[in-house]
Amino acid sequence: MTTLPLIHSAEVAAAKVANKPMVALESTIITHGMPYPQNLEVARQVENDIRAAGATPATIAVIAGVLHIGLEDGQLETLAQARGVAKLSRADLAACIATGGTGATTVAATMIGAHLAGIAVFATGGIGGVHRGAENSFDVSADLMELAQTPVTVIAAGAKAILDVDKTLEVLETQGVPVIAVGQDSFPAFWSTTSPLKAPLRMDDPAQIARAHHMRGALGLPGGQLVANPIPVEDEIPAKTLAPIIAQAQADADTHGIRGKAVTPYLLQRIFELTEGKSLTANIALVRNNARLAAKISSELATLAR
Ligand code: PSU
Ligand code: MN
Repeated sequence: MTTLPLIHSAEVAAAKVANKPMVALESTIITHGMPYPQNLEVARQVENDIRAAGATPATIAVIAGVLHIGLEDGQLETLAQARGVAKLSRADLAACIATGGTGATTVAATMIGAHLAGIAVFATGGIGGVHRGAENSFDVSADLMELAQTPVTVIAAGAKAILDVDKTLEVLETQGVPVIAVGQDSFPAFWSTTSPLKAPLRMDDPAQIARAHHMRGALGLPGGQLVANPIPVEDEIPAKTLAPIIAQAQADADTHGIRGKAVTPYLLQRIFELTEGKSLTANIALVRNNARLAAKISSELATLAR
């Protein structure tokens, strides 16, 4: 039997011993979602937001064949500056570890790492979903199937309008994933607070979300929950402003034949350029907002577990 090479950061190891609330964070948002040096600043800020809210952050990544649950600051810095880091989803995680590789974890792979480490709550920006034109490309993110099978509650700002949001919600329903909007009925649209779509569920109290997580376990149901936390109105970019920009970015992706794993990072980068950086400012605000809510949910979950 081979054992899994897994290392906890000092902070996470201490939190586990003390049974303190923890919040997992992904690393693909650092390596493929934002440019340096903003990615490093945001990664640190988000960790500090979680600490300030009374929980312990655990950024997850694979470094030289070791699955890290929580990164030391130097590791965070190295990852944020690294080029050509692999983007790891469920399909790639074992191979990367086995071959001694370095890779950033997507939502799917971060959920797997979090669950292994006993962390039930995970904050990110946006999840992967069903891409526009999926009826031809079959491009459906593994994040959706991960939510159906791994018991981690993921806090995101809804799904980006670069995706087909209707189809994304349909797949989540088919897969039995609870989609819970916070503070409003509408399913948020990442950079925009609301969308024309109603979220299937709404819960405004973090304690309710924690209880619902707990109850799925009590029912013996696999899988997690998607918590859709809207970007604060003062930070949003109106959907009307974004629509032509997203269409342009999608058209550019098609023209350049961008496929597979490269699609999401390409679209994010193109939208960053086309909005002259405004998409990044909004992205930062919503990730921090999600981190704060995740810390509250994790704290509530810790009281239920006692
Ligand atoms: N959405 C974002 N920022 C991101 C991603 C999604 O707003 O950085 C990343 C996440 O890591 C997500 C992944 O899990 O992209 C989805 O990639 P794909 O569509 O290839 O499954
Ligand atoms: Mn894809």
